[in-house]
Amino acid sequence: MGSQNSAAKDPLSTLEEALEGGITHFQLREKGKGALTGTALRDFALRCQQLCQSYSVPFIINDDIELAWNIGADGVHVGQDDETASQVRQLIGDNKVLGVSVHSVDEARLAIQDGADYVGMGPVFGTTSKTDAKKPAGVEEIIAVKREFPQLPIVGIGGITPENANQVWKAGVSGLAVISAIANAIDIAKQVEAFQLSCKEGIGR
Ligand code: TZP
Ligand code: MG
Repeated sequence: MGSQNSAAKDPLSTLEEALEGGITHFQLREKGKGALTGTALRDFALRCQQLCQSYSVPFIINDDIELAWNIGADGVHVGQDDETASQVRQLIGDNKVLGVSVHSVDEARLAIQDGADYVGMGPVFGTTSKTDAKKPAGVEEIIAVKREFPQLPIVGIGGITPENANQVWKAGVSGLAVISAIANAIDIAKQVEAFQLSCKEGIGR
């Protein structure tokens, strides 16, 4: 999430409650209306990074490779319209996490060749958090990518809630990326726990 996704609550409190609930990774995705820029973004990123470090949770930055590099983030995530994954891998070296958004087996193959550690796939369901999101793709492509590349960690994204997460787990994902269902929850830590439970119910771990 980004600061703009936590309208009702201080975004740093939202992050801390999510960490408390047990999120395993955090990706800073500062975009769209009201997004922080410049030093305000850097300061916010540093505070998010500190919080993540205190919970030993990897801190990943979406798109902004320069910011990620400058503050020593644990990794970066890029989409198909950003710098190519191979360029990013060259820039960040082998010791940082590289995530790439893909929508097909071919894009997944290229992401692997380019050095991606994991791929993000979505939107699985309808979402209001991404203004330029493609139409909901369901889980079919996730299943196809998992079949072709069983070792590749896939993260499902887009409109995922504890109620609909089951089918995403069953498609073969290693994780779920969630903005609104967590950031807008009244009890954020409890909502994260509900997602963990969805994994146990979906695939028994
Ligand atoms: N990419 C595909 S959907 C999406 C991104 C970044 C937004 C996910 O947000 P939400 O609120 O969990 O649907
Ligand atoms: Mg991007």
